[in-house]
Amino acid sequence: GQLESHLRHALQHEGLSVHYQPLQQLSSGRIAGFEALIRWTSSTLGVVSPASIIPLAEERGLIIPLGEWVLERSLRQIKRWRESMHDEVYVSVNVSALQFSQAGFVATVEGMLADAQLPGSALMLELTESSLVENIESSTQTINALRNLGVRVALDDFGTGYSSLSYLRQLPVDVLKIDRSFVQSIDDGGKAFVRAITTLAHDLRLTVVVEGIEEREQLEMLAELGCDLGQGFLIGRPAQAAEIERHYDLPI
Ligand code: G
Ligand code: G
Ligand code: NA
Ligand code: MN
Repeated sequence: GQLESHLRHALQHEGLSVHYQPLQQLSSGRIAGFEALIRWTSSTLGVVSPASIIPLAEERGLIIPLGEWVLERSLRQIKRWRESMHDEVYVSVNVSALQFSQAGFVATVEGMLADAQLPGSALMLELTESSLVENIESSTQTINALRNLGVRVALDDFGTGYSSLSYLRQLPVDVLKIDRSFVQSIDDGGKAFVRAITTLAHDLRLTVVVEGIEEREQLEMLAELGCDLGQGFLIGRPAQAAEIERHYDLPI
């Protein structure tokens, strides 16, 4: 329909954009990386949220070109920021289940890193549990192949849906992103969960990212609990690259 043809057009004519949200090391305040988040402001439809873009793109066979566009764009951006900000900063890109399970996904990532002249450590990929557990064995192989490139893999929205600790044991991920619902309920039982998940994750040698930090008190409590990285409106809202550059006073 309409929405689909508009999306195709946007994809072909640079009508989409990528916003970046900082991931901050809680112990030092240092910016470790940025999550890339797709944005689309259509001249006819107005702002279309990713929650509609992604399912539509999946349904209409556009998720592969869309996902590749986001990856390419994000890598080009982080290449610049590794020069102007610091040389270990990375970009974290969301990957849909369909994109991840494509044969050739790892080769595509490898090729894009080479084209951008970046090491794998410049990239983190965010996947949800539900997209990985459908076929644990092939997911595990793909994750291992990505990690062999130096690419980090994060389990996004951890603690929502039908998460199971047995999946955590099986999936060789590097990073756990604790869903923002735990922060929102931190004064109301959420703290015990964050503490337990963090202890478990650290025993498994995983890095813990907490999403959805909106208040100073939350940030302090999470730092005390030993969570590694934080993300949320308090630290920084998703913003255009130019805005990030102004905010961190980067040379352009
Ligand atoms: O950007 P927002 O802040 O509204 O994100 C909504 C959802 O869309 C999140 O679950 C996020 O992971 C997802 N999302 C945002 N950008 C991308 C993208 O480039 N690819 C995929 N697959 N999902 C994305
Ligand atoms: O599913 P995923 O974790 O990728 O979703 C990222 C989404 O979370 C984006 O839509 C982003 O705008 C949103 N987000 C980022 N920080 C915060 C925050 O501090 N509070 C809330 N409510 N949403 C946030
Ligand atoms: Na994400
Ligand atoms: Mn998330």
